[in-house]
Amino acid sequence: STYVLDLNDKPSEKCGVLNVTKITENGKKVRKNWTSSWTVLQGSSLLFAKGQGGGTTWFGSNQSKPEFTVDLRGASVEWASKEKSSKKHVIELKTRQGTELLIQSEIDSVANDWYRALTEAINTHAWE
Ligand code: I3S
Repeated sequence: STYVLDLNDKPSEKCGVLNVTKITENGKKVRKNWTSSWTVLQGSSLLFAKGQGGGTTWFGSNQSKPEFTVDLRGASVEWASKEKSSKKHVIELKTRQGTELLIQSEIDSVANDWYRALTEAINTHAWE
């Protein structure tokens, strides 16, 4: 197989629609609430806005702020175990602040791209 390196692909700036839920907040377990969310990776920040119509407008139009922002500095990602979720392609993201999120896409390649981009962003900003 051939791997083609795309020089225009900047993993530190990426956006798309993902399914997201918090599972832990400030070290405390919270109830899952899966929502479709417009997700933006920008440097060491991961931003979530509500999905479903208009999800893409907030960023360009500056009309509404992200619903939730995650600081990736000192965070970690791994593929979630089956105990964490019955869904496929689930990424588990743990922040230094003690928030744990599950991030999922039904599309294998989409989940893989986000896994790679998040890992790269975390590595890039690890020592800030
Ligand atoms: O880890 P859990 O509790 O099995 O997570 C499931 C629940 O959150 C469920 O909602 P209820 O609070 O009504 O039971 C969700 O509908 C499921 O999607 C959650 O599990 P998955 O395996 O999809 O992450």
